[in-house]
Amino acid sequence: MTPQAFRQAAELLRASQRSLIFTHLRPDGDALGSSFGLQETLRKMGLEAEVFLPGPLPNRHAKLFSGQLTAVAPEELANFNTFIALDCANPPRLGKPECLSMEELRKKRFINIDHHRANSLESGFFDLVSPDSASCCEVLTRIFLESGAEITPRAATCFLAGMMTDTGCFRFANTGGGTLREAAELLDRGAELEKIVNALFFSKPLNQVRFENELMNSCLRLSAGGRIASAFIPRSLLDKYDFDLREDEGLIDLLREIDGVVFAVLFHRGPDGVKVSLRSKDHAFPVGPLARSFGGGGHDMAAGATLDLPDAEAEAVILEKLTALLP
Ligand SMILES: [Mn+2]
Repeated sequence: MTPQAFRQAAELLRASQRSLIFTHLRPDGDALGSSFGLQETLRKMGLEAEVFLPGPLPNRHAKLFSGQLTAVAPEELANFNTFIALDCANPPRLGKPECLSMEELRKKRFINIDHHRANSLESGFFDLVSPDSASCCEVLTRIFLESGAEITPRAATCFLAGMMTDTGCFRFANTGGGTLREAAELLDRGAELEKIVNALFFSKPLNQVRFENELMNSCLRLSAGGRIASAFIPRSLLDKYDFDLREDEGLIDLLREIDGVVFAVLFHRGPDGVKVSLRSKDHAFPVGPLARSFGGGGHDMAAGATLDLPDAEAEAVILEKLTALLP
């Protein structure tokens, strides 16, 4: 990605009079940080910008972000002249208003900004996909730093929250020198680090702590000589602790942090099949290709897919494929 691409993005954003911003379904800290940080920055430029989310904000994010639309009627679409997708890798994952089809969207002034290598939104107007960036918030921060736009303390907090989400508080291997330099710039602009850390990392409801303990005690499975840690999350356990998987981004880290583990895998049954989350701790063994071979997506070290198979079969095939990757 050349500095010019970032400056071009800045120019296009600056020329967006009335933007509707959206992101991927089940939005995480990066998706929300990008959306609300961009909204704030565009508004500071005197432009109109709204964030659309198909549902309410997840609880853990409600303390950091607020103020989105959850419905847009077809006739209201005409109020916007620019549509911006953030942090979303492919059309099925896009949390856009239902009344707006992908075909219609591609006919509009549609800007796609992301950091997923395999981004396939193909806006037809402008795509900025920067796979070297650890988060979409990093891409946006770079855009606004390159172009000298004002980043308010509120926008800085949003962008830093996204960076910290996708780098696991700067612990994951995707943390680059550029990530930390940008984070420093955001802190200098008033980003509230403590607020982010408390909301996203030092904060768990009691039912979640109890759920995680039982999951680790009852469902943890080690295979390939302890190099694969996996767990199939039973519906009954979610019900027992009234735990909503959408509330947790860090669950898989409980498996990843076990000594000797190369692959961490979480399974649970969703509406379309068995959802698989994959993490690798070793760059020699990326999980992105495996996820994509099942129609999923993600990054080298963090990816996911949905398998239309019975529970036990989905678990067996994934564990078998992962085992085959290891020497
Ligand atoms: Mn992201």
